[in-house]
Amino acid sequence: MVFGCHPQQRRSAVARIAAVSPLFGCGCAGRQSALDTAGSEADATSLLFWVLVGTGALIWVAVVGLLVYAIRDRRPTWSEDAAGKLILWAGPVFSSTVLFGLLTYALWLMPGLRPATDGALRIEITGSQFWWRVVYHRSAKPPAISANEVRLPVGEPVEFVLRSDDVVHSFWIPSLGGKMDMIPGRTNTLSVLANRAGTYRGACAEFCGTSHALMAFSAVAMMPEDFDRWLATQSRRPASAAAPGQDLFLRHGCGSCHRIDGTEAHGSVGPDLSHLGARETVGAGILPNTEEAIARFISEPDVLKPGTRMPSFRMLPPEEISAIANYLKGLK
Ligand code: HEC
Ligand SMILES: [Cu+2]
Repeated sequence: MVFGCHPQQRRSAVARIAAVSPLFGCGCAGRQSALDTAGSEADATSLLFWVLVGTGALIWVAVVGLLVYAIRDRRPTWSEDAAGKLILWAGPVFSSTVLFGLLTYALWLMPGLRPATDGALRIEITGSQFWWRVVYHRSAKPPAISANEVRLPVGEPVEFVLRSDDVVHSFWIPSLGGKMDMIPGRTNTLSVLANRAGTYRGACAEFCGTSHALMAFSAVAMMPEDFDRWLATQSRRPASAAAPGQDLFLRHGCGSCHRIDGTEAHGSVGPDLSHLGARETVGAGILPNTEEAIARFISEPDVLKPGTRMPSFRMLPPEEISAIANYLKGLK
């Protein structure tokens, strides 16, 4: 249609294609893109992607060129011998050489995706419908427990130890590294080395139930000094004055599912809330971390996240929910 029409129509069609073409590129940038990389593993996979796309494009151009040549070539007949040779070389020989070359290249990249060396920071992540349990292990230091956010130092290899509490989930921070399944009863590992500080977005990449698309997290790559300072705050008890919200939190039984360091709340069914106030998001990446968002999550988690294991507390008086939210937001 584009090529068979009046020149003016043709120009406007070209203009329209030119107008929408940036849309094809806009999926490639941003904080959740495997092509806008900030980690060495992601660099390797995005280079592989471009090599595969580039090779495919070259072959496509060559095939179209040969097709045009064949249409124009007025040679009356090909000898059987010449035709057989062409089919042999351009068919099985060429295809298997190219595919073997690309396969070798892809396999050669794999050592970079293997577990990191000993002594690296280990971050244990457990997928749960529909949130992430996060535990930081560093040699000679007590583990620090967190949830729904991952922080890592720039320039240091990190080994993620991945598990699942219920169904199969998949852990993926596209800007930083590869994707790895979290399988019940199995432990998988994934190495990542961040090389640019920033906040990226990770997500569950395997359908795991109704709210699968609402199971995300922030991944914050920090300069090593900042990371050490931050990790030290995570290992400390949250500094909070005895707020009225704390009393309500314990009285309404939230502590049977949630842990808050330094209180009687020791539950482990839901995310650790010891430092909730310092996280970027609430509800595994679905809401910005504000007091209002926390209050909303407490009152109607079933609306925000269908199928969630967190019961709703909309029967509580709004002032009690606000007091609890105020207390939780203050936990830093
Ligand atoms: C039966 C267990 C259970 C009880 C009781 C419970 N929660 Fe939860 N809570 C959960 C689970 C599970 C999640 C994770 C939900 C999700 O993201 O799918 C959660 C998530 C949350 C979050 C979001 C945490 C984050 O990391 O963003 C907050 C805040 C919260 N609960 C507060 C409360 C408060 C306050 C109470 C008491 C009024 C309470 N919960 C009672 C299980 C529970
Ligand atoms: Cu999931």
